[in-house]
Amino acid sequence: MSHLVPTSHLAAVDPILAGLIAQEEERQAQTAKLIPSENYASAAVLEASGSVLTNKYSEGYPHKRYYEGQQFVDPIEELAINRAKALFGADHANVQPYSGSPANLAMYCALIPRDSDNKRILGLGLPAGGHLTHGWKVSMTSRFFDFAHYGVDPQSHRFNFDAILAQAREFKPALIIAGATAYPRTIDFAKFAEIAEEVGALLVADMAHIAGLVAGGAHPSPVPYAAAVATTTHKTLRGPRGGMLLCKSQYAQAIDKAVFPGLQGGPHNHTTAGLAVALHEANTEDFRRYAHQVVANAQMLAEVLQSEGLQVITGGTDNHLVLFNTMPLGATGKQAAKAMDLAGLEANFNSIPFDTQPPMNPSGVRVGTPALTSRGCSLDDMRHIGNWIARSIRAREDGDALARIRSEVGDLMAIRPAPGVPLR
Ligand code: DSN
Repeated sequence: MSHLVPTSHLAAVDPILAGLIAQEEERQAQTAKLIPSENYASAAVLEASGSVLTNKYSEGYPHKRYYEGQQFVDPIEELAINRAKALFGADHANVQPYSGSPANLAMYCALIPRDSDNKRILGLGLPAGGHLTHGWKVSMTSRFFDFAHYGVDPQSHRFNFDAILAQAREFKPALIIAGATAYPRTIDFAKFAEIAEEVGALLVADMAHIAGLVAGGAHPSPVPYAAAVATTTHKTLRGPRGGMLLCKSQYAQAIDKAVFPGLQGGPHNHTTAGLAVALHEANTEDFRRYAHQVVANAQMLAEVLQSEGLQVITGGTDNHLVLFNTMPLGATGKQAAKAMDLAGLEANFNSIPFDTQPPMNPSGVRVGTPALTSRGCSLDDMRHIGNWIARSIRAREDGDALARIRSEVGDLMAIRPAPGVPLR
């Protein structure tokens, strides 16, 4: 078996681990990755992320470090910063957050001064597609700030800006968060900015899911409208696992201080290098085509799922994901996701808006097209994927039928190799 990142040393030192990684490589090569927050980093990103940069401590920022030996780390971090600023048109970028959750917390800490009387933040609730770190009560973010949550309209399942404005007027937040993990429609950042201005709040955005679409021009950017924008780097953006913050220049110092020394120690330089590569790759015509194809593929998938009798939330999608109610086919989201997994279709069960089922066994499944589009999947492929999803949910009690679908999925994956996962 050929490996993308050489593993001969690993196999000699730790054959057990090497074997597990090889099996995961094989699993990734053979299954259809439909989890909308996942993707395949390129071979170049994997090489940079697995480099000797992991050996270096660099607390501080370029040219202001607490350790010597930064001759090459400084220009690497500057490269990532400058590429991020150029790609997203941001005044300032901080590429050190370890991932999206710490990036969000740093953003709140930076923009709400410690001695402020107003520690109120308004964000999208988890059941309507928000993230844990948008102040859900089990998240540490809720310990330091006073959160309220908006939802989606009970009929359309889309944002109701009149309702959000009314809630913001009453709650008087210091910050309003625009961003989601399971919202299939365009986020109107301009509208959120109007509401924030009207109530004297700052707008912040969490664009983790859509960063690659924003970079590729397939979704409006929050950068012109938000004081600060947090993101992960490994979803649609297709970089290494990590986080990043962009902001207007007047918040740059506060953002940097909140990340280091506020919340973190040394940056993960190997990840910074991987991010620099991903930002370079994202600033190309190929990537812009990719971002638009992600959306087209998701729209095709939504159409097929709907025609198969599944209830697509909001009736379709404008972005990379489709959220659908599996109950019309008699299965809970968990039953459906388990059946799909047995059929080689990897997704996650998910609550749908106003779900009456519990979160661990909700009514929906969330699927996305970023990873399959990275493999070169076409609209026609998405028709097959949609059919296989519906077939596997219907055949959830029939092991042989699920195995047959798995084999068909495997045949398609064999001719659509994943970047970063070699064919053998
Ligand atoms: N875990 C991510 C997702 O799947 O949406 C959010 O952080």
